[in-house]
Amino acid sequence: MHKPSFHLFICSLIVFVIFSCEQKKEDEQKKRPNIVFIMSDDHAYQAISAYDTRLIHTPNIDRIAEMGMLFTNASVTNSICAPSRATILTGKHSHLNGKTDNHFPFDTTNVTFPQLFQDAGYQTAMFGKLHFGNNPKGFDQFKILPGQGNYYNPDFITKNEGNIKVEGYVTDIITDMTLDWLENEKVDDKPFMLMYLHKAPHREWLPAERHLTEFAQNEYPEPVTLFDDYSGRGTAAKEAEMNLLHHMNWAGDSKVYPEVMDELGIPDASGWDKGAFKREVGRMNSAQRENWDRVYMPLNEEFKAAYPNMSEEEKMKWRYQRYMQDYLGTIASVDENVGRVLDYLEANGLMENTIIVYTSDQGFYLGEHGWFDKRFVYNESFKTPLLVAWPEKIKAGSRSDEMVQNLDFAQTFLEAAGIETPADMQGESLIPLLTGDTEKWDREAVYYHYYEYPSIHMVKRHYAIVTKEYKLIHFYFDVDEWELYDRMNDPYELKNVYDDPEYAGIREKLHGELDAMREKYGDSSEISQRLLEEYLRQFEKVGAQGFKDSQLQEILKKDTSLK
Ligand code: SGN
Ligand code: CA
Repeated sequence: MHKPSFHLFICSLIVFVIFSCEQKKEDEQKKRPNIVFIMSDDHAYQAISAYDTRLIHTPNIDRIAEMGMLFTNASVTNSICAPSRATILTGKHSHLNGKTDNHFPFDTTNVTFPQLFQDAGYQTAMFGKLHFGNNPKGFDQFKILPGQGNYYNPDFITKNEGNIKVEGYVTDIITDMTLDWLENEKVDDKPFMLMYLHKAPHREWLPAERHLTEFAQNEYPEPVTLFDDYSGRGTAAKEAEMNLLHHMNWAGDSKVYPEVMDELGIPDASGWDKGAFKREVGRMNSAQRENWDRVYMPLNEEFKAAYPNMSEEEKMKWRYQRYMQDYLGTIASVDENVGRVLDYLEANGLMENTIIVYTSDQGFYLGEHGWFDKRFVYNESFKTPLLVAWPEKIKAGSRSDEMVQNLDFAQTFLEAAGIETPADMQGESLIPLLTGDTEKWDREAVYYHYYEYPSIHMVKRHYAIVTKEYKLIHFYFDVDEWELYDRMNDPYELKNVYDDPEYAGIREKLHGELDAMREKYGDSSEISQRLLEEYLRQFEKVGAQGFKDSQLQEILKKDTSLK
């Protein structure tokens, strides 16, 4: 008599357990956070008001730090575009993922974190700049710029529509595509991982029409090292070609019209100065061009009148102002558009369980040391902005001074999503820092290695160890020079103290730590030697922008055996 009801009880129990397990799995799936990874190109932390209020007000980017955490010591492992992106996607240093420079395509046999997200059931999409020389893997949807992309009426490579040209301003368009995907393609019952990647504020710094008037009349405070003479350091700083006065394009960068250059007898020194201007401005339609001329023509007239009597110092000051006006003008659009995305997330109840990251592929010189561009392990290009919100987990308005890197993103996202991390990734998950579990964080130094030399801007190959207090750098290949900076006492990095007897102990200690770090990350002189030889072999075939053949021939004659 009891048997059937006992069976019934057991069966119901099994059904109940299965159902609860399924339900739990479903709840966990639902709880997995979304990821909105926002990255701009060459956005210096000095140009984000959460870090520095002297140059520009960026209320929307700042919102991310207000909701979450501001990292004051975030850096990259190799300060240049495509290598930084490769490190972000693979969680590995450049010598292991193979993308050491901008010239040659990314090796798509690498495992990237978006592929793991896609395999784990996430919806994935990428919009904007990738700069890999091939398409991204692991994305349900992508619309990316070819190479560097253009500011006005840009072309896109798309997953489903082939190559398209879109009328308008690049920062607005990338955002339109992103919002369109969120609204019309993303489904509600799966978490998503979205990469929203701006071209701005990359060279040649063309602001949107709506920002031209305001920014072209602004005046900005000069950095204290604008007139740096590079004494006190080795040859690398002296020989870099990133000086505002000597290496910036007059037309391409400062927007002096090519015909005005001719009238004033200013030569096209780079060989692609006028071409760069024509390439960018030449893409505008007639209405855009009219708006542009309305602002830049009077500016050219003023310059024409002033130029013959300008001292070198005045030219430098003029170029700095022109640079800042355009560079910051492009950031105004980035900030507005980040605001549009944040508003969308808020209005659609997506804020709480979404990790929102704002960062840049590297930092940038805004006239510090008289420079533009990046590449060096010196502060402004080594550091990168990093603001992270995740209202469910991160305390609003918090801040971390820990040394975190672009190397850490992949593992952070994987841990947050509960996806297993491949054992060969080399970063650390930032989750303990984000959630206030700081005793789990014990990193005291980071490793850096830059490779793209010889190339545009001529920044020599170097690797370094950086702690909060010191920076030990080795420049190699056609030099063999060490530099040591005392970051606390020399925040502008103007004095190399490597040979100062007072620092002998610190120097030796850092040498030991650097050796250990190279071993830990699997880097060595043998690998550097192999990468150098591969680079020179390929470089000889393809050359590089802005690089004179005679210079290349000189460099190729040099001894390539590394000390
Ligand atoms: C272009 C720029 C360079 C810049 C590289 C790399 N010249 O070549 O100034 O260093 O890109 O930038 S441009 O006038 O053509 O813009 S990166 O961000 O892609 O690494
Ligand atoms: Ca960049």
